[in-house]
Amino acid sequence: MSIETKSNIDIENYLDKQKSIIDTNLKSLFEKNKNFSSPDELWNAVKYSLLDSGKRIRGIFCLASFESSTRNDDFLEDCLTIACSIEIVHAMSLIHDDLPSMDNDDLRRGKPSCHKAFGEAIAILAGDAMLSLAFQLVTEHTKNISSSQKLNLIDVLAKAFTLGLVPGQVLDLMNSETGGDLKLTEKIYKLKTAELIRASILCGAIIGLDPDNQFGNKSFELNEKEKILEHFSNFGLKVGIAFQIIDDILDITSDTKTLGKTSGKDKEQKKGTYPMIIGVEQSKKIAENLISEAKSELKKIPLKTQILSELSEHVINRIN
Ligand code: GRG
Repeated sequence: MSIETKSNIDIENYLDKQKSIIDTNLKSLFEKNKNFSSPDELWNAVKYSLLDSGKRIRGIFCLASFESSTRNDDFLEDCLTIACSIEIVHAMSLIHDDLPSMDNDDLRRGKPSCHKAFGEAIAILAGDAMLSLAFQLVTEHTKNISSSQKLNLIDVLAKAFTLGLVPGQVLDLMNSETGGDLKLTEKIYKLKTAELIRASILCGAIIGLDPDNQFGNKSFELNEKEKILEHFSNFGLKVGIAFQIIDDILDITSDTKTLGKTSGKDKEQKKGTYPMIIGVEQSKKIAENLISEAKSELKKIPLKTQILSELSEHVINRIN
């Protein structure tokens, strides 16, 4: 297995290939782990929400930052497992986000949301199982990375939730009906969306660089690696905020079929999103500026980061 490395690649083709690699690995990890638990209803709900759908952009970012960070293919398989863990926690967050007590959405990834198909209790429990499974994969299904790297990855992923998605979701719920504060909205974008995208990029770099200097890229001293990780982190945060701005623009400008989820929900829920507060055009400009700032962070990294740059462009040009 190898990951495409050349620059000026056809981004759509690259995305398709990486998505298909992640999908295949998710299926295989799912098959290996489904026997750990019964009854079938639980695993059918996990399978329904996890496999065969989703753009896999977080997993793709993780693989891309790994690809930028090392030429050592010994860790590629482990990185793929981590990319799958990231897609599993992301998919569980979508299940919980759709619940009646949260965003109350009937449609996700072009089909009825998990609680519509399996009932609320099973949807909550499927999410719980997925969150645990994601961390189990880090401890049990990685082969070559060191224990300290595993701890590092678990730390980054756990904090994306405790310091990111969960408080972000709480603020997001409070922001319905009262929306209008741009500063608060930016904070929500950072927490509920950007922290996981940042974590995805950091995980790939942690595996590739190995900040403990044991196995990964040996070209840099520890303090240099820490600086590189900081630039990856800043890049991820800016890309993540831009991703959510575009998501909210698409909620207004696109349709349910293209998005695979109900369009126009933010207006219905009177949510304070960027385009609702300052309009689509100005929001697009802010997203473009964020991507250009993100690319400046990449320029400070002494590695081949072309693919990350192209992926960040894709974030603002995407249609779903
Ligand atoms: C229960 C631990 C725990 C956490 C859940 C519900 C929640 C806390 C957080 C919600 C986070 C959330 C769903 C943010 C929205 C992020 C976003 C833009 C999702 C859409 O991502 P895409 O477009 O979706 O990448 P696909 O379907 O392509 O994967």
